[in-house]
Amino acid sequence: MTSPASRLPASPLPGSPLPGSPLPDALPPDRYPLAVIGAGALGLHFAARLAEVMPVAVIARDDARAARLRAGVRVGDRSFAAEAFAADAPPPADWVIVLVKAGDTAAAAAIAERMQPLGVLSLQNGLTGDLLRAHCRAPRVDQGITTEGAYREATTEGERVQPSGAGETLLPPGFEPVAEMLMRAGLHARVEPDIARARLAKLLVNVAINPLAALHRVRNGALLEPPYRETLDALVREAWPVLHAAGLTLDLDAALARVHAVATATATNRASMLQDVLAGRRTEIDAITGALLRMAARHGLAVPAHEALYHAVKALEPDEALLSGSRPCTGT
Ligand code: NAD
Ligand code: KPL
Repeated sequence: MTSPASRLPASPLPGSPLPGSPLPDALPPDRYPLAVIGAGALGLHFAARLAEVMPVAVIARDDARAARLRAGVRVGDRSFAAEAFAADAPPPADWVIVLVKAGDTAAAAAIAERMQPLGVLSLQNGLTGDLLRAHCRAPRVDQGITTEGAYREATTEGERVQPSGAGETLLPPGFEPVAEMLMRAGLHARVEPDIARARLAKLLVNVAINPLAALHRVRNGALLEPPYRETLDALVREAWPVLHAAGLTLDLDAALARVHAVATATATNRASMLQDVLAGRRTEIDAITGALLRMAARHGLAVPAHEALYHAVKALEPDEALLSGSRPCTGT
């Protein structure tokens, strides 16, 4: 558990107090205006920016991680001493942003509910809104999208979060106060009236690029060249009727152009799913390609190439049963 007395103020600016020297007038509030669940690459990137203009609570997986974050972590070229809390002792907060990986959504939703927020906003990849709503009763629970980028790296001086490109964050109607806080922090953010359409356009990009890059272990730009280009385009063509039936307004040519533009703009990136595979982590395939498969089934449409990719990526994931030491039931 984290006691309020052990909390330190955020000190992201050069010349501001170092960790270990809290100012009495900078003590954190009892109820935060905003909290971020998920102290990973994107969560810390957002939290560090927001902490420059307002108090932000960062909810980490456990006490040890929270203590490390309170001591300070490098985010870009600054040290960020987060007002960090362990997941089992989250403080109350008005608004909560969820930035855990999709497989941890249900756990994050339960944490968010304990914070008695006005609203909970996912900025995760894939479609996680339904899962979040199923595990979190708050007045508003919804999913936006972000094209901000960040990655984590281990350096000789410890962990560093490296922002990897300023993007845009689109929020659902009802999250105007969160958009305003993000804008105050200098992030490009706005409320998008047709957020469902924006989510589908992001899903289109992720279902085409992420599993293909992960399977072949190539950077995004390589997908635009032979031998991958043909498959990339085939994946877009196969996904398009499903996403179109679900409300995507891009026509097929525009859908292809969107995917090509993102692969070009992120040519040197390793897609997040490739990073997960390389690190031996569970991927977000269920929330990305899995969401497309579920949508296709609802609309009675076949997506065999995506289905094959889904199973291929699943086969690359670590065996959770083996990792946890449990054995499958053989019936004997
Ligand atoms: P990450 O793996 O770096 O960070 C996730 C963090 O959540 C980890 O620190 C993990 O310990 C923590 N976590 C897991 N379960 C938790 C729990 N129950 N309580 C508290 N913390 C918990 O992932 P990321 O790259 O920051 O991505 C987060 C989400 O944002 C993903 O859905 C990703 O697809 C999406 N996204 C990431 C980027 C990017 O550039 N990194 C860009 C757009 C969208
Ligand atoms: O969202 C991404 C990801 O890697 O998850 C893209 C846009 C494909 C950038 O790499």
